[in-house]
Amino acid sequence: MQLTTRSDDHAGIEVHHFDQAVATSDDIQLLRHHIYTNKVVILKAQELKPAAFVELGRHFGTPVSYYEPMYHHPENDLIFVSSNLTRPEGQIGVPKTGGFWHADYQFMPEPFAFTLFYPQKLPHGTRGTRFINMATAYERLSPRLKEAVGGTVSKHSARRYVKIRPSDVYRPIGEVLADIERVTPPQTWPTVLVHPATGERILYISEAFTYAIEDAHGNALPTSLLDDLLDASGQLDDSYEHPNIFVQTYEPGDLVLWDNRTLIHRALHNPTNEPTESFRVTVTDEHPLSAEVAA
Ligand code: 7UC
Ligand code: FE
Repeated sequence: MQLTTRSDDHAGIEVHHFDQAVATSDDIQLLRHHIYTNKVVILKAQELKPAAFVELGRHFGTPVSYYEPMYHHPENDLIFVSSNLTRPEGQIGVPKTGGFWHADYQFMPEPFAFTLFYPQKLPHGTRGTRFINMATAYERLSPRLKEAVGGTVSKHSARRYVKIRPSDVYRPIGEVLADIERVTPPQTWPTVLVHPATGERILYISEAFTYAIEDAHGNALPTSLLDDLLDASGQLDDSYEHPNIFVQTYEPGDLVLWDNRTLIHRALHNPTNEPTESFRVTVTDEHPLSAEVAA
């Protein structure tokens, strides 16, 4: 295993010659440390069958099956499939997932610690992931916004981005919406997390899932506060030139792991409908989402 810190403005650590079949627990501990501190770790030249990919996830934490079965890999429900491939046997997974700023499972009772993302088929054009480091975003907030978020909590729901299932066609939309509220009720998290491994303060909001901010007594704060935070962190910038945004593109064999507490992300899909497919395994770790409620 050989680690290189990227020298350009890309975040992250590149890892060559990683072979999970022979990796020691020290290797894994070192990689976990780099995910927590450098946020993105790219394992190069990986050739893993679905079961081995899930095994890799188990080295880093506890893999969690996505709550909605239409995303599952037909051989292994711990793999989430994003795919627009046409197969004789039909669709597997869901096309063009995650094209909006979010953290995986931010709307669930136990958001993931790490996301492992493993493209299987890349288009000729760009396929990548855009990221924002929300610890950096927090640091860069104006004193006014830092003060305004202190002691507040935020509410998160998947409702705006839940995909219509084939089995929901012809169902009344009101019933479908009621199901979403029942299956994925909103979650409340501190607006500023404290990273349990690094102690960093993280602005824990996303354009896709966060819909309200409340003070410590449960009173709603003006929607302009959420808008200002989304704007300041770079999530409303349609040109993607905001200094907080960085992009990770993929080469065949790349397997990327990231810190899903600190980073929000959005898929950069190729605008053409060229065939593209990627697998994802998401894991929890032994820590709570936040070490403490930041004052
Ligand atoms: O279809 C998708 O883009 C999935 C998204 C709503 N959730 C991903 C996650 O893990 O939170
Ligand atoms: Fe995602």
